[in-house]
Amino acid sequence: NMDRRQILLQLFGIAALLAGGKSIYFGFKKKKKFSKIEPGWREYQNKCYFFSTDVKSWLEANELCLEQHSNLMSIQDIQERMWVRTQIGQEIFWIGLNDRVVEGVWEWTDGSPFIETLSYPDNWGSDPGEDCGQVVGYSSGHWNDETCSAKRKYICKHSHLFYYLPNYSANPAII
Ligand SMILES: [Ca+2]
Ligand SMILES: [Ca+2]
Repeated sequence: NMDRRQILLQLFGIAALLAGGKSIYFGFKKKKKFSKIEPGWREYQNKCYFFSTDVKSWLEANELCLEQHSNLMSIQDIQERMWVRTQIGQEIFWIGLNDRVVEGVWEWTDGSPFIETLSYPDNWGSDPGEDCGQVVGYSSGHWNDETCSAKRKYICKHSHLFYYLPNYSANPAII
């Protein structure tokens, strides 16, 4: 009887230890959850960027960004243009640039103005031609356009760094 009780006590002790460890683990997880941006997203100048590891058509990539409350990346100034170049190595990533509405009229999917001095796609070919924009790592991050059905990695951008903080209230105006 005594032995059984001791065994039970020991088991209880082990269980308590495990439970304690678990709560420490969850405490850590909780802390991670409330860091500034979602895991997998990168921060640059108060914006969040997601660099995919899988390849999608431009339209699929656009949908996936929208599902994450973001848009395909727009590039608005020389700093952002140079920064993205440092992030993509030699690879190609879809961005939000496109001339799908009016041929030769470039737009960003997030409604930002197109600043042509930063870079300019060659808009090669016609019917169906090239309507969807990408950044090309091996070409110094220059913008190119390609057939929209091509499968490429893609970059989503969210303009509000704290968007993913469900309980963040220090500055609710920016959410
Ligand atoms: Ca075009
Ligand atoms: Ca092109």
